[in-house]
Amino acid sequence: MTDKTPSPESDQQRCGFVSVIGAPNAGKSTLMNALVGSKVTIVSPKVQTTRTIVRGIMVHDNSQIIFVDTPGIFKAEKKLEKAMITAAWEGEAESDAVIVVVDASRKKYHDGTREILQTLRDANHKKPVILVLNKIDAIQPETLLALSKELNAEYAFDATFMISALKEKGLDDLLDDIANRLPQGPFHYPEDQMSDMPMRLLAAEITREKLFHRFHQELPYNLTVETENWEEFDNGSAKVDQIVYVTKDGHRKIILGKGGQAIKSVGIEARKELADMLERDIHLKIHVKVDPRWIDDPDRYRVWGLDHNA
Ligand SMILES: Nc1nc2c(ncn2[C@@H]2O[C@H](COP(=O)(O)OP(=O)(O)OP(=O)(O)O)[C@@H](O)[C@H]2O)c(=O)[nH]1
Ligand SMILES: [Mg+2]
Repeated sequence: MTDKTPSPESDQQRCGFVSVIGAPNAGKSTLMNALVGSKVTIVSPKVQTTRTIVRGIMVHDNSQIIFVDTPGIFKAEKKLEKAMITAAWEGEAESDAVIVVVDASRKKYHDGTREILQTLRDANHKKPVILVLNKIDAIQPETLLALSKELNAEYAFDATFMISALKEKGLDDLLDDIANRLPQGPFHYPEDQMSDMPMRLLAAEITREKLFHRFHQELPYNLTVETENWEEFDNGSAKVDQIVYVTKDGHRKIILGKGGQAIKSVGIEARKELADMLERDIHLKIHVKVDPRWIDDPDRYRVWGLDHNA
């Protein structure tokens, strides 16, 4: 027998859900994409990009890890925000282990982080909770150690990792650690599956990401994207119709841009990304519709699996 022969124990398959929680903009979605090795959830420089739980699946050694990306946690006021935070905690509740992501490049950690640690303390659960200090590419090492000490004094984390999700630094050690903490059991998904998001939702999310990148202030928070129609053709291509719902005509005008140029370039970017992802031709048509009630319409919440009464 050589040293390389796995012991019967390490031969056992493991499988489990690992929620990725944290304050808005901490880098949770960037981290999940980097760990899964593919873009499965959207990312933007703005807070509150992720609106519902998004699963990203990967196999590491003998473990299938199902990461659960969640909306950033903060003190919610609006209905949609409350539904997002409820979804985030549901993602946490369904997981076997928890990663708390903190943006270490901020001078002070976000109030959302404090709220999360308080809720985890109150829950007093037995599952592993791992602290991930992210964005170490953007800070001085001295401040990092002080932050790690401070957070570990606030919560008894099972492990702490210092990483850069963006530069993909420190991810291997984190993966090894998580994989070993998962319960033994068979894989839940086929080995090559990376996402369980329906194509219509994925397509809508890609367009929403482009809109989040392009438009600013309150506009991104007052829009939503839905895939209305998806038509498949024999030659493998698909025609996709989407609606961007906005609350005011002024926002509709901004999104359309002069002569429809703004929405056109959003459409080009979204179409390209979707076509690359699905490896097929996509014809994407985006309509912009004013509906001041969308933000309170249960149908809009249902497509993301959000609880309208949260
Ligand atoms: N410098 C640096 N920036 C990062 C890193 N990780 C993420 N970012 C940036 O941080 C911003 C937010 O990233 P997201 O992954 O969307 O953050 P999130 O926590 O998912 O945000 P919400 O979904 O809004 O809660 C983006 O501009 C990322 O490029 C990192 O390791 N270093
Ligand atoms: Mg996110």
